[in-house]
Amino acid sequence: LGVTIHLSCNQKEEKGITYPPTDLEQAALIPKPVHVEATGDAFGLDKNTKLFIDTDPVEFREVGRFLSEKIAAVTSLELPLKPTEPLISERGIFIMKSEDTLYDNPEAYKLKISRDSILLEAHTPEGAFRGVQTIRQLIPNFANDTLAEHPIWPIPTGVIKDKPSLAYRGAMLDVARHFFSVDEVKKYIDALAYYKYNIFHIHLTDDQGWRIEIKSWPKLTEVGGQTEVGGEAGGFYTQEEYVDLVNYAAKHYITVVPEIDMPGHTNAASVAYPELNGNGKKPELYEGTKVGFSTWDTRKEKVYEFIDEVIGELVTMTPGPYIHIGGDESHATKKNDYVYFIEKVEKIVEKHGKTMIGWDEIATANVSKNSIAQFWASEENAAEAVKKGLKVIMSPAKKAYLDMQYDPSSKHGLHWAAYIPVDSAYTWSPVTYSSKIPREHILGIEAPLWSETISNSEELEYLAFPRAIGYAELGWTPDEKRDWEDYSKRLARQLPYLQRMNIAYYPSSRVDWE
Ligand code: TNX
Repeated sequence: LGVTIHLSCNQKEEKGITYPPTDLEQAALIPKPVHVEATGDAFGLDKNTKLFIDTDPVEFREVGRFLSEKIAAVTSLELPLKPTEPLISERGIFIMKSEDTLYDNPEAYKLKISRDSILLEAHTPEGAFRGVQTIRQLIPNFANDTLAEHPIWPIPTGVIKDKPSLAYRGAMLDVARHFFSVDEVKKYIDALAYYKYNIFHIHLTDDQGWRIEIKSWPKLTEVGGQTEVGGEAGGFYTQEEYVDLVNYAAKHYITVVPEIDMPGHTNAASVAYPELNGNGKKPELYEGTKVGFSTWDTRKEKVYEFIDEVIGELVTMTPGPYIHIGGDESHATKKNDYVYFIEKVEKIVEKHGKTMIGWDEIATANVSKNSIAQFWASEENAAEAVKKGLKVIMSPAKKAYLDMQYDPSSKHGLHWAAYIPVDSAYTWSPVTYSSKIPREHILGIEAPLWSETISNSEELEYLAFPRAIGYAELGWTPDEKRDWEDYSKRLARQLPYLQRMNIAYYPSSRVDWE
């Protein structure tokens, strides 16, 4: 038995159209929402649907505009944007501010879909934006136009109440080993936003390149940005381009976390300004993929003046609360010098009003509990971070590294930590991964994509997709609601989206792509 849906254009006529049954509980939503209740009917999205948006706060309107642009891209429907008052009784899609704080979670939203309306409620624009992604995922890829005089996109009815289980859900891109253009980064951000990521960590500097313009130290990019792994021309972002990226991410309610990796991974900067160098060798531009050979001279005051100015400029362009200072694999720095360095740099970051994030090694220093450790390899370091009261971001290389090959035949990637097939990437939990990192200390999950073996969007997408889609669900959906069998079916149904977005995903044979 089908359901009857009424065309929004024909509301005065009693004429209805019969569709196959719809089931909100069977929708291919990723991440899977916390609560879904299906009512077995359909809302007909068509050329007469209007979009009603609360005008206070003003950001709601931008979120509405975003939805209307995305609906136009899929359906060619140009939905007019209207204020909610006083038209509340009309049919259409409504985005409204809820006075209720919805689980006290700024990203929470509620969706009520009936035959006549789609009502999205959120307490914050951020919550509304996450809910908009759910609406986008519910729009079928093709109109059911064999049954009506004009195309209609039937959307299943029911109620969704949703919020993320982890506050920090990030993806990292290494633009230092190989440089990625602003447009390539934006394309990645588009897909991350669709799956409700809220953090984009950009690894801006490393031995092979310095990718962010610093006006008080111009040679960093002029000299340090010239090359990349393999010896191709590198590149860098001007401050204007970086700000453009930050704004683009912000429009998607994604916070940019910039990383200046130090005191190791600093060869490119030391080539530009040899007075920073601490390993006694005359530095030259490096185009290989070794790690752990560079360091700054951590006992030189000049080095901290430099860092203060670099972070000072970065902070003026970075509205988000975090500055990532790297701190990993400083094998050429003596232990005491490393500890001294991290403590000094933490003070500089705090002085600029930001929270410091560093790779798990920073826990070996006497860092403050306000800083954040990113666990990637050493559970011992992570345990030390927990002991010192720090929050931890979960990026275990064996599970969450997007640069690990799927299997030995993978075209790109490394395998020093593991091979990570699509199911293995999904079947773990950031909150129970390590008995040494209790849940209360876990801020979130991040999937780093190191770029030794990739240099363009196509190669990036081969490694990131589909695994990054699974990490989105690991960060959002509570453990007890996750299951590989169920997830892999929803993943297979992402294909039309991936194709439409021209994403060169890896078609793993462990997923039944239909
Ligand atoms: C380890 S992960 C690194 C990176 C490499 C990566 C390659 C981390 C904090 N450091 O410098 O790019 O392995 O997988």
